[in-house]
Amino acid sequence: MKNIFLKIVFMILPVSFYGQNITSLVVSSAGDFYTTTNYSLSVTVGEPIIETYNSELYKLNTGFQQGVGNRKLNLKFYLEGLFNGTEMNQAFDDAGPVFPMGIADKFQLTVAKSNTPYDLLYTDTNALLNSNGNSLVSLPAYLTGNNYIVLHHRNHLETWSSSPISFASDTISYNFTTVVSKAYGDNQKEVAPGIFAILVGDVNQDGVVDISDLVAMDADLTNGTLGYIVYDLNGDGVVDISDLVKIDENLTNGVVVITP
Ligand SMILES: [Ca+2]
Ligand SMILES: [Ca+2]
Repeated sequence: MKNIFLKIVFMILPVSFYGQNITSLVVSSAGDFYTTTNYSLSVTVGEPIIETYNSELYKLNTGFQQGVGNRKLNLKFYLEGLFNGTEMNQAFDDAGPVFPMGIADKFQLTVAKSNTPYDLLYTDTNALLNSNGNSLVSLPAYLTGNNYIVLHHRNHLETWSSSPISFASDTISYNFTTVVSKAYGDNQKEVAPGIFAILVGDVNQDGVVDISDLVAMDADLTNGTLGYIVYDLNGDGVVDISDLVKIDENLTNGVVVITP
């Protein structure tokens, strides 16, 4: 019985283990797929036939599973709320920085098709953004062709790249910060001379910065609530008048998400 168990263990040893959110991989009938908050683990008994099929937008692998990480996106953008004049502050909770040194906050990276209805092809809900605006995101190899990059952050306005960008290379680069028009609809703000950031204040994530965001903030503003919470727009670990200052201009302008 023990030997049979060991054989089964060795049969499922070809595993993949990733530290980021990934989509469900190819899993044979003899395999399985598990997720926790931070990790995904998939196991399978390898299939003997491996083929790769390509179309304009998709790459399909059969046989042995193939995971995220074959392609890298070098991304740069700034969050208006955390921007301090030269770079971004680290987001705090009541005990200090929430993320390791050099990381400002996390965000959601989405890749969307270039044509209507702009289907979402891939999402990483736990991408990390460095204080200097850089982020290196692993992407699956099946993303090919030209696609939009879409940014979501817990208290900023959803922002799209100005146009679809090529995913033909294994290394893809896109920098939102250099020109306002790097965001679709010029939906950014100049936060320092020649430096542009995505817009702060959509705390309820409904695609507009308006009075409802202020209403949502009100109780924590009154209480001066401490913590890593969406109403702390400047990321200093407390909800107070400085966060009102941050939202004020975008509230007045009634900024809204602009998409293709
Ligand atoms: Ca809103
Ligand atoms: Ca604050």
